[in-house]
Amino acid sequence: MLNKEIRNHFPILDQEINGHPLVYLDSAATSQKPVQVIEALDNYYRWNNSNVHRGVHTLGNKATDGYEGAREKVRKFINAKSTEEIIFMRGTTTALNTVAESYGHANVSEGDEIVITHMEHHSNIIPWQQLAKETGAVLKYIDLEEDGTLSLDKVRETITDRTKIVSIMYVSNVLGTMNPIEEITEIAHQHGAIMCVDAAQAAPHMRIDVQKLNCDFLAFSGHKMCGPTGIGVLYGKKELLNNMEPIEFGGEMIDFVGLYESTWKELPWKFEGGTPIIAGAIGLGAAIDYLEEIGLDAIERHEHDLAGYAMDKMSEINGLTIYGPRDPEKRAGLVTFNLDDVHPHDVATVLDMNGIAVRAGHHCAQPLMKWLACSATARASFYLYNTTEDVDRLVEGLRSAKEYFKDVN
Ligand code: 7TS
Repeated sequence: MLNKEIRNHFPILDQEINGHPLVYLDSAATSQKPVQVIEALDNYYRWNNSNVHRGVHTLGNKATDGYEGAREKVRKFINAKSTEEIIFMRGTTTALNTVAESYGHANVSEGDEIVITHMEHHSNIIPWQQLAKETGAVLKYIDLEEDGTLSLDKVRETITDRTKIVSIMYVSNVLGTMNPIEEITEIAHQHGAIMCVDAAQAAPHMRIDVQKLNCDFLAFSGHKMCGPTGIGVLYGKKELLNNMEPIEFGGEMIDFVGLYESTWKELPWKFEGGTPIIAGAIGLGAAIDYLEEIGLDAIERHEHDLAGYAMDKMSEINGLTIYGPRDPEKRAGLVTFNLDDVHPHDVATVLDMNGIAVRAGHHCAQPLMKWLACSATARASFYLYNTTEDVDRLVEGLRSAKEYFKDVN
């Protein structure tokens, strides 16, 4: 387990909610921010704020260095070959929509197939539904195994020579399942399809190596990995991005503008229309420095241990159903559950009365809820600042919720 001192890096955690010390178990929705990131944002706005890439004055150069320096940090973080392959955008949702809109429209036609799974977040479903509708392509789903994992046999059965795009999440935000992306990428490539990875729940928690995965696109959000909201990353292989058209025109992405024709800048800027997300990128760079200092391997280990501890303790509560793989080694640091037939919103409300923040609802994964045959669930998600004491408080809170609703049901 990581040192408990880490908690002190996160000022927000040092407060009481409803008369109890805060236990924050909703990091899969958005993580808290360490003082190192808060100070990087403060420092940028206090001392270096300026627009970038205009190259005439000193502040502009400082802002540009900060922004482009962050791009290099991201490149290293996911082991991309070049900063040309790192595009800053608003988040995972925008990145996936960009791939569907730009790559999809140029490469998918009637009768082609797009392959996703039943466990995807809405942000990795709807862009493909729209693309399928607009092009006449067929959207196909890989079935899940009973424990909420993917079998490579089913992957092989679903992907065919008509498949043009496979888009799958690295880690499930509901089941915690970690998917075999490297193997699926290989199968996709054997059929001439490209592989797009939704890494929103992977980037904060484990080492990502895009060259090892050999995926074609990969998307993630800064706000789930200690960075600010409003910044995310689209990684794409250079040869694919070079052949793609931007979807936003104007501002920073422009090279030359004539009355009737214009040209774009080179990669990565051709996909960054308007004034870029300068402070966001700098904040993300600080978040990456912070995570690297602690170590992604140590963070991943810590979360596995916490999830294992939580599953053991929670299994002792009668009437509590846990979803997803039972083996903590096969899942990331989150536990999704239901308690008897109490609505998860009610469970979350009682936990909140005890100062414990968990998520309740469909977690933007309605097709998965249908597959699980429930309308909603509650979810406790862990990050580097959580401790076994947090889990103990959760278990205690669940026991009091059970007691509270005993007479109601
Ligand atoms: N993909 C996955 C796997 C996610 O978990 C999320 C957000 C997204 C995409 C979208 O990311 P965004 O930054 O563009 O919003 N997931 C959640 C969640 O589980 N609870 O709140 C947001």
